Amino acid sequence: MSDAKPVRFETEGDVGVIVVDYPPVNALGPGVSEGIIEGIAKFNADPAIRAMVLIGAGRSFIAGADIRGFGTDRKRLPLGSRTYDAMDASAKPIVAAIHGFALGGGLENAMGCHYRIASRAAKVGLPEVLIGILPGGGGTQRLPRLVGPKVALDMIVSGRHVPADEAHALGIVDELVENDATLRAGAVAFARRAADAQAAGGTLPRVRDRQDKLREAKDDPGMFDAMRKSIARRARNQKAPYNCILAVEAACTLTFDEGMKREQELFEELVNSDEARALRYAFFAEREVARIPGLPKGTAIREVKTAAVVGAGTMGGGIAMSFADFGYPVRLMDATEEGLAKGMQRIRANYETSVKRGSLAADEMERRFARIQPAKDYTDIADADVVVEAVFEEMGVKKPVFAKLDEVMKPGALLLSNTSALDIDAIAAVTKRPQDVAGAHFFSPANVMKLLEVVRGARTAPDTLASVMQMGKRIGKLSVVAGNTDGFVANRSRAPFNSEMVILLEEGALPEQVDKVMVDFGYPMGPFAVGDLAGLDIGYAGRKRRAAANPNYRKLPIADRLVEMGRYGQKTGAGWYRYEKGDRTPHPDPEVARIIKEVSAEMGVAQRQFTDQEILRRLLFSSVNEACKIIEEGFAYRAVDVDVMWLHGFGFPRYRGGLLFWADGIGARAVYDQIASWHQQYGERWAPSKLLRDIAEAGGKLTDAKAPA
Ligand code: T1G
Repeated sequence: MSDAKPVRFETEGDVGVIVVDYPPVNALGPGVSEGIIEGIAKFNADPAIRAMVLIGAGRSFIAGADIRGFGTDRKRLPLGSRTYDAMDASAKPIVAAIHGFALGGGLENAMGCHYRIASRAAKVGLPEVLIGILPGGGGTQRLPRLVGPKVALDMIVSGRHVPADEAHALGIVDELVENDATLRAGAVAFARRAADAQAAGGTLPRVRDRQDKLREAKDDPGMFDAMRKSIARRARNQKAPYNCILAVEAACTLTFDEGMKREQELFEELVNSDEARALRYAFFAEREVARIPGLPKGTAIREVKTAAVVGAGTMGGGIAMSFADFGYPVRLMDATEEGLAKGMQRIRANYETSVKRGSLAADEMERRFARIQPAKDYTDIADADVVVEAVFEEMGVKKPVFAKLDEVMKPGALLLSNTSALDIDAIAAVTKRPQDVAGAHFFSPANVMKLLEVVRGARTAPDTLASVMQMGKRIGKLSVVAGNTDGFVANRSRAPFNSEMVILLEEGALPEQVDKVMVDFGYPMGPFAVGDLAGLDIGYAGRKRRAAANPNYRKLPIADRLVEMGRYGQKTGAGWYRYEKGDRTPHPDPEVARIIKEVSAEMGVAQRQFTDQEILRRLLFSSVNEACKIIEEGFAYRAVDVDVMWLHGFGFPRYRGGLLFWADGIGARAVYDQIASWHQQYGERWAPSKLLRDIAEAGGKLTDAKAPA
């Protein structure tokens, strides 16, 4: 931050303006709250001033407390001497003028003001629960007084951002102005009217004095238990959502000041919890991955305004939707007219499902669908700024496509492949412009999953890489760079997990036991149930290909046996589990237990019992080890790149931070010792990563792991 003061004071006639100017998002960093308090005192003491406006400079109002300050020894202002206490004590009206975001402590400051006005594009919210804490600046006490406890519970427990028009309808915002440009003038005029009303005998409307909306809790005292019940599954193993409910409950049962004290107690219980530290780590990790180490300063980004997708299958259609959903015109092409027609129908059906579910308005669906134009042949896509190839996962199919793209696409177009594992350098080699070629590995369903693995080929130019990263962000993805190794970073780090889970069965575990361990850990679904959903035949083909290429490949006979028996999973009514017709619920299948015993006996593997901890660590440590190998080989820049991929590619529970963050909670030494012991017991597949050993011996942290310079 520059050494300029983060808060400045201006006047517009008889209205004082307190401007928070602490880039990039006006977080409540050092000196910001103190500056606001100073401004309120200054303008209250100034007889020429009748009212005040609190406004943010730059792109936003106040985005909340400075999250970087949590977990450090930075002291917070004591209760009773905070900004909203100064606002409550102000003799003159204060109007919050909101543009961009008013989040967390930002909205809490706005609710400390007597009035709030916002520009239509603004969003407000109390997202603290998303970083494992709760609104600790009076938000749990003031919001229920503005909107009632029921809506307050929804906003605080979900952490969602509320658009300005909804905030206005709810009563959070008193007035809307058309756009940011008119916000300040509108706020000054509003402040004058407030001063006039006060001069005419009106009282200043302090949010803390409002009681009427709290009566809702008397009419529906069960709302708190109902909320606890409704979040039980997604909030399991977490404390913050439950403390949020308790704090709102306190607003309805205690006086305002007692409620504020209760809020502080509940906040202090959370702020240094494992859950909060993990969620803060995830928040910053998702921003760190955007930084490409060694990217030359001032690398020009190639703007993407139009897109094209080759291959109208499930992935291609989802990728086309990803562009259309964010306003980009996209041409969709396929090898056959029938394939193209089918692809367009599938896209239409996907959109209609979202409309039926209520997650997409019908008119918005039409706008998005209209952005996807079928392309008859390559000439129809030649002038696109980016083309994503999403044809069959075989080199023999991809190479001719890239040779053709090289021929027709305009100079400077980004030539991307959605391949999930094939060699990007081999694909680039069929073009005369390998510098423009990279991988853009979308995760299925492509229009839903946020992770975009951007694969850097040996000859991918820095500006190509940076442009693809930016393109990903612009279509709502979390772009993370991966090196060109077999399986890139996400799937390669996940591969040992996929083997280890089946090897555990050889030794006596059952699918339902393994799945329960992983669901209790926090995954939405167990890995065997996920396999049945995706289709066991897909993994089978990959294993056959790898076994053919590598005689030492560790085969998985139990998994192969199921597929050879036609048990592909949900699509065949049976896989690791059996399924009743029309029902996706996985049921443990004695037939599978029999097959496991049979194959294990054929393999001569002794059966034994497993603790939950051993199951969990056999799966996750195998991937921790592989992740360290990927980093030490230079195929991932840092630990955060792996952790973000695990959060957004594999559903790793966010409140545990990420795969390597979680392992640090156990300690690199303990992880290494366990892996070294399994190496003795099981052989080469558990050979420890050198980087892991070095970190363990140095007493370091896995989350500090970095690729060699
Ligand atoms: N503290 C510190 N840094 C922050 C920050 C924050 N609250 N919010 C954003 N940044 C940094 C971010 O790391 C990035 O840094 C840059 O700003 C741009 O962010 C007392 C206790 C506001 C919607 O949870 O949701 O208030 O990478 O890339 O996509 O009750 O940032 O450039 O170095 O995300 O336009 C509650 C968190 C805090 C809001 C903007 N507030 N921030 O999104 O930009 S707790 C939040 C966001 C609290 C009180 C409690 C988003 C955004 P760098 P960005 P964006």
